[in-house]
Amino acid sequence: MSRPRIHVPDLPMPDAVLARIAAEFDAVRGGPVPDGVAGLLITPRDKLTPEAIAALPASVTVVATFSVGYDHINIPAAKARGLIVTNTPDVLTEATADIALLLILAASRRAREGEAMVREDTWVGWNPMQLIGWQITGKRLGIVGMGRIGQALAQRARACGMQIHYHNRTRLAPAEEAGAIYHETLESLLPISDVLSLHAPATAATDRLMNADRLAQLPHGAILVNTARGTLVDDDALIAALGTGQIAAAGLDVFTGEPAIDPRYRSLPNVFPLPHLGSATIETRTAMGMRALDNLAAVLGGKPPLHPVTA
Ligand code: 8YV
Repeated sequence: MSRPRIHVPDLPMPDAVLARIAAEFDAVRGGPVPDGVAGLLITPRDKLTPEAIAALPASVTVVATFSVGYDHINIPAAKARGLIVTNTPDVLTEATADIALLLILAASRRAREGEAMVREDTWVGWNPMQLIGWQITGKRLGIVGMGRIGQALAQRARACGMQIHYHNRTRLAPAEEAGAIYHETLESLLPISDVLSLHAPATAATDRLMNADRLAQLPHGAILVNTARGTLVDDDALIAALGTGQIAAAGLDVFTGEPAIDPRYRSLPNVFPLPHLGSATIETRTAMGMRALDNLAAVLGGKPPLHPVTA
């Protein structure tokens, strides 16, 4: 039987993923998608706009994104064209929750300024008020979007002695809630969130969700963490709030326009920035690649997709 013809990005990938591509698929790596290709492996770097979808060869029937997020794909245009779209849920939950916790700790304990002090040799000795941060134990963590990643962060934060509050479109079952306190509205969640962590997808409804008005509803000196998508935050508003101390510190793994981020973030001492490392462990990236290939293999083998994007 001939191997399914797919197009894959010309990007480094885990060895096991590359080995499976070579063994099971007839793969075109990088460059334009040639006629005859049936499936695409893409990443969030590939923007599948309606125009890009219209320009695909008619032979393409399935697009598997190497990500859980799919805001880089115009789903209505893909559906109208009859394309099956798949993503990689579940396997990046723990890794992304780890990065959210890392950002909470790094932002609240001023890790960026501390590291700079050591590296730049400006550390002149201990003093009782040097780089004083804020303890997270006993504080209230507000989680916006209590899906898989939000729940995995809640589990970690509980172990750190934080009290968990959340807002979600729907209230979770008691077993999933595990004692977290539900807020029906953001307006109820924000004023009690000493630390706020964003875990909602990028949609029209979440675009600039954290605008000046909502940032002002947080307690003065709150910590903001974003591992979801940069578009959930209004950059001008956040940068202004970081300047006044309304937001004491932010931990950001995602940015609007990344990697071309708002340059003001680079120099703000109270921003701990990371280059979208949420799922960047070898275990997770291997599992994500395998999951994307499982979907391509299923669809191109005449079976239903395992992780279809239905939105
Ligand atoms: C990835 C992510 O690092 O899966 C997602 O939606 O944001 C991250 O896990 C990124 O998308 C690159 O694949």
